[in-house]
Amino acid sequence: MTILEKFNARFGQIALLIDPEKTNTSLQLESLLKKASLAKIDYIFVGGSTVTRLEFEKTISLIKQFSTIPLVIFPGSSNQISPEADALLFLNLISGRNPDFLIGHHVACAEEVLEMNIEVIPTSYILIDGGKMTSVAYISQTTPIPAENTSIAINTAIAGKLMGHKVTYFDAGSGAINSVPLKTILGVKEKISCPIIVGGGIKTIEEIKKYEDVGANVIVIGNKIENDVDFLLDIQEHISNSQNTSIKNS
Ligand code: 1GP
Repeated sequence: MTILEKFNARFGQIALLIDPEKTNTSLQLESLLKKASLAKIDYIFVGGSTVTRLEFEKTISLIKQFSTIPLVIFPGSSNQISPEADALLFLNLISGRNPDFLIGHHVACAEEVLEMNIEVIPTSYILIDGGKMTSVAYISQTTPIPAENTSIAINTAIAGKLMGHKVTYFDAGSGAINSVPLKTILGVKEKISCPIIVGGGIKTIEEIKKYEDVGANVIVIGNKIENDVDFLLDIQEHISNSQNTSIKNS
């Protein structure tokens, strides 16, 4: 099964986001990935706004050494690519109007990506205001869509789909105060069929359940686990409860 097929397979899948700038030692990664495997996390996403190529490559190799969880690159720039990953989200930052993040980085790494034997997933990347300035908005020099303006977010997602993107990623940015409004996800689901990834500021199992209920395929958690690794135990319990419910219902 490809990663895109796996995204499509069900709602409420969990991705653990690892930022190589913050988590990159063998000791840190080994213990984190052991817990992530026990929790049955669906994906490891790797990327960050200001990661060097060296940090990135070292982190990817260590993750592959310690875990078999599908590894998906969520790149902050053209130097965050690796043939060791299972897939690359080829992000178009379509909430912004900065040509570097619409086509510039893509051209810079195009030939190298083509030569890698890696699944490339064209992705609409849409920033939603999460109540504070985030690194991704600052580094990309783009303005996120105001959270209350659902129709702009929906139209942006539709435009991305029409441009041929296979996935829509709504991000309130790492460490956001407010996560992406549920009505944005609901609104998009009404208009187009496209797997949805959501992230930024998600800190509780209740939020995870709500995103699953409105049809988000993948829910990305970064900061919360960085600050409190035991949150993986809560996720483990949540995943095992969901699995038991689906067995009972089948
Ligand atoms: C940010 O979607 C991710 O790009 C995850 O955000 O670190 O706030 O969980 P958090």
